[in-house]
Amino acid sequence: MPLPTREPDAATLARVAEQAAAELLAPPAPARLAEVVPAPQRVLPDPSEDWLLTADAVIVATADAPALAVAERLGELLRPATGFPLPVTGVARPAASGGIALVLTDDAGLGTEGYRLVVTRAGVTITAVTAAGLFYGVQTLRQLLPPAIESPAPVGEHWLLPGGSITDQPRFPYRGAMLDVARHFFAVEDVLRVVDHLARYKLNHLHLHLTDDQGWRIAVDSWPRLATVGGATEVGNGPGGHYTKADYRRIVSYAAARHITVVPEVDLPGHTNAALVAYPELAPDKVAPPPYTDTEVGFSYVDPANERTYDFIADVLGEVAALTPGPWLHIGGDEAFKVKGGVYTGFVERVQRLVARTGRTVVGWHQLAPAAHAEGRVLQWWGTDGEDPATLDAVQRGARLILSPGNHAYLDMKYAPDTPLGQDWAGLIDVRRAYEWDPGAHVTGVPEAAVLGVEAPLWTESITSLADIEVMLLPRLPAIAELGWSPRATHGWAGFRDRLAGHGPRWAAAGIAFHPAPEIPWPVNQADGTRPTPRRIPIQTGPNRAHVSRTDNP
Ligand code: TNX
Repeated sequence: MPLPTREPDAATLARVAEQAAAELLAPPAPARLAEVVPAPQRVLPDPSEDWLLTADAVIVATADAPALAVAERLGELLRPATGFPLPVTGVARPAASGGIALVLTDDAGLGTEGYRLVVTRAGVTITAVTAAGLFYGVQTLRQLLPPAIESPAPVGEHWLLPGGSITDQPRFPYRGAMLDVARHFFAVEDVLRVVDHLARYKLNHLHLHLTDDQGWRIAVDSWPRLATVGGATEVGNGPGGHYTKADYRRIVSYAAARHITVVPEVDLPGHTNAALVAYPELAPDKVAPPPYTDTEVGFSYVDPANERTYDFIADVLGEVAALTPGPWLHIGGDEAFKVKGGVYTGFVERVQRLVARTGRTVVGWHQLAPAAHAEGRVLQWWGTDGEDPATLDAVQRGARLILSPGNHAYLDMKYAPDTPLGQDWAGLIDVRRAYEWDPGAHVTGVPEAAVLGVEAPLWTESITSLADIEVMLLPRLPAIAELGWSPRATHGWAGFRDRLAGHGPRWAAAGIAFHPAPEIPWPVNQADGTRPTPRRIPIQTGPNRAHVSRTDNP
């Protein structure tokens, strides 16, 4: 409906807004038990037990702080769209009489991250051994409600939940995504929003690529110029930026409240131009290089022959570890083309010992493979060819793998030749390509038992705004999430494609940008027979964002 030329009155504005919202939300896809992404382990529908969430519903949880925190989160998720009060109370024996019960149990069969969700005419019960399990049950519950549940404002909807039960637990313990905040800096608020996207799909790790040639993004008190000087640049000559320790703690605690562990990466010995600009004493020739804001790789390195380099690394890792409640420190190690052979492996072995001294476990890109094994060591494999004898050898010496195959899981690759953002060195990755591989059998000779899990990296050479991030993540992130969570027996493109289609209206309702991938049968708009065109919703990025958002996006 066109806006009248006169100043519109309040009633007209309200009507226009209502119509726009209805378009965004159309059509009300039937939310069914079997439409959950990632696919649950076991689903038993029982249509005779549908339950209607109404204004008088309550949330009860086991009187235990972490369980109550999940209950509060559930309330926060459901209140905006329903407008219901949904009070939360802790009780000794929660039961679903007229509401939603979150119950901690010691039923070990559910596993540390598993849950059981039961919908009956009396209400919903989610049972788990840990608060993490309850949290994943809550994410499933959210998807059982109509898409309008994602609306930030009250919607008049029939909040019907399908009767039946789901029993679920993940295939792999490590399910992650990476955001490169070095090539382009992203404000804390943007990162928190990415955390929300991970949480929806039951991912439990956020890897932050904090340092690279184009910028150093984390404050280090003992080497302050890293952030103040090394952080002041980014690709394309934007203003860059860095996280203060308070900023970083905010990200860590927001993620922890969503059962997501932050994995900080300090990339060494290469990808260090920004550090060398700040501290030329670390450079092989001790001369400050010019700041670098282009996108080549492999030219910079900290001097492996200089003892000061190891003081620097010990200080940085110590301070980053102090900000990190999680077990992992990622030391990069990729594309250090100028540090070769024994010099490279000697450097890596020394840095692995420095990580161990912080009490953390080392993670690094699979280029670390030739170095000696370190207790618990995890390699992040980003190859494009599963024949990789060096990585296999490292696994045989005790390493475990996080799988991020460049030609399936790299979310900075274009979807199609005309995708305006991203790269194509590892090929084009449409949704099907992101989905069609098996993490348990991808690297030749590496058994599933040596696979810790999967991760979808998003490099940001061409990504400059939150909307860009969302368009590259969605709808491929759910594909990687399903590979990490769902039993292999549930794998199937046709089923995944159809389940995923129901998420378009959810993202639209939430104001999340996404790529309208043509291979997904997005629901048809009942009003005019067209598929809803996901629109680019202008999104506020943080206060220190000076970028003009790219205009050539879909
Ligand atoms: C390779 S993957 C890189 C990154 C780039 C990326 C672009 C890896 C460990 N290194 O430095 O950003 O390709 O796709």
